Amino acid sequence: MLNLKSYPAINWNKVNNELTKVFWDQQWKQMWLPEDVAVSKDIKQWKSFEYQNTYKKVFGGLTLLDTLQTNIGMNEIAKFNPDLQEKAVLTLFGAFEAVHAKSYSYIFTTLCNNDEIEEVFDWVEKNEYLQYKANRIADIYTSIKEDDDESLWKAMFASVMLESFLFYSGFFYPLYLGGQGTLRNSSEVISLILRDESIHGVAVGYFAQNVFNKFEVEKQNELKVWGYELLLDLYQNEVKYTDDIYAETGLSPDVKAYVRYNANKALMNLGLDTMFPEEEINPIVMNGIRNEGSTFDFFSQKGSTYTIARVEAINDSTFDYSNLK
Ligand code: MN3
Ligand code: MN3
Repeated sequence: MLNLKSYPAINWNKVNNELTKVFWDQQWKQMWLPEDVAVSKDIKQWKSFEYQNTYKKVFGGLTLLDTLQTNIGMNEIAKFNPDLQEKAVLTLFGAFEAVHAKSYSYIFTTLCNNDEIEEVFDWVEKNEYLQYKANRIADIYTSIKEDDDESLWKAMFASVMLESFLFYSGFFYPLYLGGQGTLRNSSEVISLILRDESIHGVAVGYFAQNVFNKFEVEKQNELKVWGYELLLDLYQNEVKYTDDIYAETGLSPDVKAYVRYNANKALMNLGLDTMFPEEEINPIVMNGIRNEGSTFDFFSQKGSTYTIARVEAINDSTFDYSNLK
């Protein structure tokens, strides 16, 4: 064994943390592919839809964030996380990020022509608010150092900001429309993505908490200040992004309230105190996923376009840590 590094093999017989396996199992149980959703049923409504421009930008922005999360986010965090089982879970999440990123293209292909699609992808590269958030998050992802818990925690924090907070300015619109019976099949794709993001936010937030708990109190306080400052900076940018893309719809105030609500959720995933006061969220958006009799009802296999193996619905008790040690 002279001069050889000793590589350990992953051993799932000795699970370091039961929750890691729960995350793994849950992600596989809710496996899905966008092509199984009949988005073409939206074409008729799309042709006369008033705010196509906003809708296309929303999906363009989401595509960029999921591209980032596939190519940099999950990869980098998996690479530097020393726990082999957590690495496996993060790699699995990364595969689903690639599915998410591809699913928006599937919607574009179904609803738009090539010129329109080109235009959206050009817009993505030029929109300064969108590129600002991509840059802020990617910079943190690419700054992780070997055997360094601080930079690893910061990357996990950034990942939860992206997945539990920044995506929601975009998710709002398809959920809002779908909840009223408009472009319902496209919004069903978003509901499936959202279902994955719920696990990712909770899982990465939990992994982050385990890293955070290893720090001295003084370091914890320093990192908290860093985290809240980052969140505020991202929020201010998100407000401008929201005003920019939702201008023609008049929905900006509702979107911003939903963004603040999800920023609080992101902080809760990380085990930190919430930052924004509680406020009422547009009930159409809040009810979107649970809407009885709509295509959103995957869990009972009643969905009109999509059937998958029975999966337990995610709710507040799904990831109740107190049941597990
Ligand atoms: Mn995703
Ligand atoms: Mn994700």
